[in-house]
Amino acid sequence: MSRRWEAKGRIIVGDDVPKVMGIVNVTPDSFSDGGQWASADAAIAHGLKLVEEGADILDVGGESTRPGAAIVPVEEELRRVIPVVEALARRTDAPISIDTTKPEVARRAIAAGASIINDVSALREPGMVEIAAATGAGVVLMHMRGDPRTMQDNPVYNDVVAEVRAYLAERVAWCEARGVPRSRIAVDPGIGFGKTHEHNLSLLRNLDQFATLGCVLLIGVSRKGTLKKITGRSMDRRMPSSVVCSLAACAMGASVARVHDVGPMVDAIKVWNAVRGWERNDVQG
Ligand code: 7PJ
Repeated sequence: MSRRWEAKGRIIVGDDVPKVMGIVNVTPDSFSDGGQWASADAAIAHGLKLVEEGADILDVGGESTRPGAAIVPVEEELRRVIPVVEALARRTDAPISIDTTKPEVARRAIAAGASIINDVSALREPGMVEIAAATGAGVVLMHMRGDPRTMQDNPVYNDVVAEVRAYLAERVAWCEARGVPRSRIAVDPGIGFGKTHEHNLSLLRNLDQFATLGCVLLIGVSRKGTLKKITGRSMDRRMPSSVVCSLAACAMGASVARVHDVGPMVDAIKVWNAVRGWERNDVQG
């Protein structure tokens, strides 16, 4: 099992302590002319706050991939994310990932200081893998069935774990053949992307099977609908279930947890490390 993940010559995951990827959504404020800058400033401030809370990576995204979300044109996505990536790269040391499926957005974000491409379509867009190969960026290859507009329309699998695993194995080999080595690749089964609640649970229950792909495993469950199925909680009350589910995923082999609530996730990992005797001397108090 590989616990190493590199991006632009930097080690992102180099030991067994799980890393926290903080989510920075750049959502437009369409109500005023200053909206574009207001939303960029809010996203920058949010990213800086997540770093203070202990985020190891910042994941900047300007295209909603939620089920049924509208497609964002490339110019609009660039306008949202590039100023945010630029400012965060200047003002923090945390590696920045760009959550996009568009090669032009990835290229410009890397030029602006991002070092990881987090692509829910696993570099399927023509031109994307060449950008990853040429820039030395790290990549996240996520499994998605269909596309965000249609993916939740009755997804069917014979064996969800085997099929998602086979897909990721194929994408890893495909990337390697095009100049992105395994050490730069993280894989992600894509919780909620073309999966029923039962599919999500099967994947979480069998995360150990993804470890044998030889790549770092990343998991994103934060505030997702599958947690509502378990707890009945609305979106704004899913922090505890998000942290617990992310920590359970780490206990089962995930090395990176993609979360909204960075502070609570950092605490959870600290407590887990203390319990298993991995205390660091950077603990407060
Ligand atoms: C994920 C993501 C995920 C990766 C989103 C949301 C939807 N990228 N981007 N994994 N989810 N790698 O946060 O609810 O699970 S957007």
